[in-house]
Amino acid sequence: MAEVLNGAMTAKELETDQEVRWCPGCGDYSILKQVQKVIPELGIKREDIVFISGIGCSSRFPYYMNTYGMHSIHGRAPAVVSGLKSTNPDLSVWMITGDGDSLSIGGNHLIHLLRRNFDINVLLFNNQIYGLTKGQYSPTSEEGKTTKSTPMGSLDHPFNPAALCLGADSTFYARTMDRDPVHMRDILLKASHHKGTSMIEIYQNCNVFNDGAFFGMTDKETKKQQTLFVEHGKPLIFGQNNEFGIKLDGFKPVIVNMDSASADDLWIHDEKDRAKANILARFYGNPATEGELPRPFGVFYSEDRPCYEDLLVNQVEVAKEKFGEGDLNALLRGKNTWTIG
Ligand SMILES: Cc1ncc(C[n+]2csc(CCOP(=O)(O)OP(=O)(O)O)c2C)c(N)n1
Ligand code: SF4
Repeated sequence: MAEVLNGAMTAKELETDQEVRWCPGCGDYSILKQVQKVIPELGIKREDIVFISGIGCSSRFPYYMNTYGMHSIHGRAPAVVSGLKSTNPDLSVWMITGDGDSLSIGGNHLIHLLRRNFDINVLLFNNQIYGLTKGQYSPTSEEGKTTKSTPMGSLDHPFNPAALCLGADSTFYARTMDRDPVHMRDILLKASHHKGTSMIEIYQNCNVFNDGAFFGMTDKETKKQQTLFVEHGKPLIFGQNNEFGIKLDGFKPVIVNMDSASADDLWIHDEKDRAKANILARFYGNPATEGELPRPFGVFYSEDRPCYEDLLVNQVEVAKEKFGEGDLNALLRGKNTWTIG
């Protein structure tokens, strides 16, 4: 565990002297602000905190956090955080990535990071576009997306990050949005208390290249109708005046009117239930085939499983007890060498 701080650190002290170079109005600002507010509440010493990113607009994040950090290479932040946690398990490590960075070039690295379950927090800024490279479609862009690189519409079927993460046996997955700072703060705190890889997908508006991608879910007029905020132990209820609920008919989610149903009939959210988390992950995509299900936000799934770094430290200790300290030089110059030619 990273050392806990006695004197409080403020959000202001986490700001840097770097000029923030995101476009005015970009959703990234709201995420930065909430992270800067939440970190001091964790009571961890600044020098024990590290922010690691890949490449993209979102990946400029470490410049703006007055902690240790690294703006690494495209899609490879998982390799850097894995190395960090393997050699210094006490650090509080935060990985910042975009949908293009982690689901396209870094897709392979991400799934292995998730299944290994290092104790880190991953913030996936999903704006359904490549922002930094000026608006090409990304792995989460919807089918038919018209961009400069897809003038007649994208033919790609999009990734569903929730389904991908659960499929990779992630031990924590939550979804939140840039336009709901109170919810985001709550999710950041929950994720930071989870021991294991916490994946937080944040719907983030790129107001320059994909403005309004999540408009229905973030706008005051439509938000209550189009979103479902799930909380452990609470029934699934949504709507302008909480007039709708969701129950399960076998494995199929069905919307019921609360005039004719009671909360007891409804699906009660259980964040320990992987099967139900998988169903929630599928409240996504095409209303024509899936019905008008609202988009869920909150902690879908949280599971306790040993972290890779703890297993590794333990294994090294066992090896030392069994075989002694070891000698790297002797190992490299050992008998298993060949002379060529
Ligand atoms: C190896 C490599 N391939 C491609 C690029 C170009 N590139 C830089 S950022 C980026 C996409 C970033 O998109 P996303 O992760 O969604 O981040 P955003 O900018 O939207 O925050 C691409 C393709 C690169 N820099 N390096
Ligand atoms: S291009 Fe989009 S994601 Fe990048 S800084 Fe501008 S608004 Fe934000």
